[in-house]
Parts: sequence; structure tokens; C-alpha cells
Amino acid sequence: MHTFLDEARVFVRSGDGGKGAMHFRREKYVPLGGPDGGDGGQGGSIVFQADRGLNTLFNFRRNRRFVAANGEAGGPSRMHGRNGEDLIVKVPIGTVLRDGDTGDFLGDLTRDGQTVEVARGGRGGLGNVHFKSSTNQAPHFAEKGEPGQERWVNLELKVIADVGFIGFPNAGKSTLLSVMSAAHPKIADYPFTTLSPNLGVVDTGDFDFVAADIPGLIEGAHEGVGLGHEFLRHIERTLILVHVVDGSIDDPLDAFRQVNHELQAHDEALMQKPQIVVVNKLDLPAAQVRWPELRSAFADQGYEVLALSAITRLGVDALIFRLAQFLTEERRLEGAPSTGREDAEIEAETIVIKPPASHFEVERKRKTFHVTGEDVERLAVMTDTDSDEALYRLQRRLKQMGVIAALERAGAREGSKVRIGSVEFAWDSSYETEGTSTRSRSRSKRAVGSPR
Ligand SMILES: Nc1nc2c(ncn2[C@@H]2O[C@H](COP(=O)(O)OP(=O)(O)OP(=O)(O)O)[C@@H](O)[C@H]2O)c(=O)[nH]1
Ligand SMILES: [Mg+2]
Repeated sequence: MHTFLDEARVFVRSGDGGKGAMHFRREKYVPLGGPDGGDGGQGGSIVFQADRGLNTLFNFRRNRRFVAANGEAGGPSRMHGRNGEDLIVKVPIGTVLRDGDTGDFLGDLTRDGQTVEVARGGRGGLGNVHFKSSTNQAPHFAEKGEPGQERWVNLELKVIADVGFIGFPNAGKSTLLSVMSAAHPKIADYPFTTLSPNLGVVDTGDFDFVAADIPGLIEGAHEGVGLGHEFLRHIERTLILVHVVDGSIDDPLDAFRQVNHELQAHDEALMQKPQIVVVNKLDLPAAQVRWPELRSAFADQGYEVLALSAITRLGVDALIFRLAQFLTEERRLEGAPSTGREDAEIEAETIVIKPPASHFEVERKRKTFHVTGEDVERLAVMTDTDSDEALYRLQRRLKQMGVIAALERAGAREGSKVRIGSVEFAWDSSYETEGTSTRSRSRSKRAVGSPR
């Protein structure tokens, strides 16, 4: 049997973008064709998707690393590199995703098929076909692919139970949960032992389902008496209720009536849910004496009734079998084609986390000027620093973004070292005015390049 696990931590990495190609057209009678290097493919993204076939985060104990495929490099004749495939990670409905380091909310998967992208695949680098300009007819550089993103993601399963246990305080709901699953709720011989819902995974052999045990309900609960009322929302989305009745108390039928009255007062719809009545504590003589009368009373009200003793496990297997049968049928119906209106309601919805707006900072540390910021760093890492032309383009883009002005304000001079992410190069103000690559050959010695 499984133990219940409702949290997991996984590592994800989206694919790198493929690099753009540097290539020139070759035709029979044309000695020097124009640039025709194609773009790299997009790296695969990591996408989490809710799947109603799953109930636990158990699989994430063994499987904690998810890496999507890289995009492939572009080719000659403007050939676009193949995109890396997205990696779809299936999780149970009710999974909440948070950034593993900052705790930032990434998404809440509440409906079957719903998706959240947690790491976007890197963009493919542009091929040299894009860099032809009036001043540079033969660009000898292409963009590198954007690296994928990596992060830790915390998964938390806000379980949507299949089965809800309801009943009067002390009826034996928690005891029943403990014998049906590996859950260890607190059990004691006084009312209101359970203060907040307990969850257990019930393994039927064929599949798992989740049962929730909520605090006992008494008359007046909807007016704030006792504890049960505020927890009723936990069973609003269950498929079936198991109403646990203590067969040994003086008036089990009145306790039953009170609980249903509170259900109704909370939400009429809860009373519409299928309810199976289990008469518990049948190991006690008092309950055994009442059983025939209780059985016919509940049957007369139209309920399915089972005799049970959570302590001796009498009837427990029969209850599990009955619930498995019900849930199998329910899931089969759920999977069946439905009407258009319902379709629109359950249609998957995609949540995409927007990257923060472009923002950068310049900081001087001794003789080096450090530029930090997501967009700037991405631009730098996609630059082929062995190519002067590519460095020239980088500086032009930095100027457009206002980085050059910020560097000048910070005191950058000819020859100053500038570091952006892992890329380091020498500041050269002539880049701004020059367009061609002929004179820049000599500068390559000063360009330090990125460590690889
Ligand atoms: N004899 C007998 N006692 C039982 C049985 N099931 C539960 N009990 C006892 O009934 C008492 C209450 O059990 P719990 O499981 O805590 O009941 P509960 O419905 O969760 O109670 P609250 O959380 O307070 O609402 C405990 O002393 C259990 O040992 C049973 O089948 N037979
Ligand atoms: Mg309890």
C-alpha cells in the first residue's frame, strides 16, 4: 500500500535553442552568393499538465529530473533547425506549482488537461541570412541559440478527494480511514478529535482513490457550532459520500438526520451527491441489536446500507469494493463524449508565466563593469564572441536598450572591461560608428570571449 505523499520537489530544464547557421549561397555560375544560413530550432519547453488518471505525487519520488530536448542548428539554404519537443509532465488535478527557490506561485492545475509552462525553451539563434545590411553584404556571423531555463519546482497536491467521509462526531470516520489506507489520523474516544481533514490513498489493486475524513458535524454546525462546517468545502468536489453512523449510540437515526441537515444548510448540492450509509461498530452488542431496524430504516429512505466494524474490519473490504465499482463507473462516464456545453467548460486552459520586463543594472567592480539583467544577459550569451561582427551587433543592440549610455555614465572608457553574464569583452566606442568588419580584425585580440 502507498503512503500518502502530497509534496514533491523536481528539477526542470528546458532545451537550448539551436544555433543559427553561417553560410553563403553556392550556385554554379555565381562565385559569391549572398548569406543563406537558416535559424536554429526552438528548444523544448517544460509543461506541467493536469491528468485526471493520476491521484498522487508518488511517482515524483523516483523521477525528479525533467530535461527537454534542445533545438537543432539551422542549415544552408535558410534551412530551419528542428524544434526540440516540449516535455509534458503529467500531474494530478489539484497540483499547485511554485518556484523551488523563491516560492513564487507558478500555477494551479484544477482541471483535466490544463497546462502550465514552467520553463520556456530557448529561442533558436538567427542565421546569417538576417544580418545582411547596406554596410555589411556578407555577414560572417550568426546568432547562438538562447540557453534553456532551469529551475526547481515545488509541487503540492491540494487533494481533491474522490470519496468524503461524513458523520456525527465520534462515529469512527478516522478509524475507518486508517484501516482503508495508510493514513494515521488521530483517533480517540471523544467528539471532535479530528480538527482538520485527513486524507488517505486507498489502493484497490486496480487503481487508487483518495478518501477524505472531515471533522464531525452536529446540529448548528452551519451557524458555527463545532468545527465541521468550515471543512465541508473539502468534500464539495468528491464524487461520493460515505456517511458513517455509530450504531451503538442511543439514536443513530437522529444523528444521521442532523448531519444531513447540516450538509443541506451548507450547500444544497451536497445532498444531491450519492451517499452510502455505513453502520459502524457492529462488533458492539448495542449496535448488533439495532442493525436490522437501522438497515430497513435507511433502505426505506432510499439509501444503500452496509454493516461495518472498523475495529474488526468487518465489511471494510465490501465497502472498498463497492466504492471502486462506483468510481470506475463514474470515470468511465466522465471519459465518455459529452455535450457541447460541458465541453466548453472543461476545455483545457493554458497559463503562461510572462517573463519580467527588460531591466538591467550596471555596477563597477574595480576595473570591470558588470551588467546584469535577464534580457541583456540573454542577448550576450547568444552572441558568438569570436566574431567581431557579432560583437558589433551586440553593442548596437546594447545601445538601443540604453546599456551603452548607462555604461558611459558609470565611467566606462575605451578599453574598459565589460562583463555581461558569462561574456566578457573590451569596451570599444568605435563599434558604435563603424559598420564593416574590415578594420575590426585587430580588435579580436581584445575581445576576451565567453568561457565555454
Ligand atoms: N467498538 C468499536 N469502536 C470503534 C469502531 N470504530 C471506531 N471506534 C472507536 O470510536 C472512537 C471514535 O473514533 P474516531 O475514528 O476518532 O471517530 P471520528 O468519527 O473520526 O470522530 P471525530 O473526529 O471526533 O469526529 C474511538 O475510540 C474508536 O476507537 C468500531 O468499529 N468498533
Ligand atoms: Mg476523526
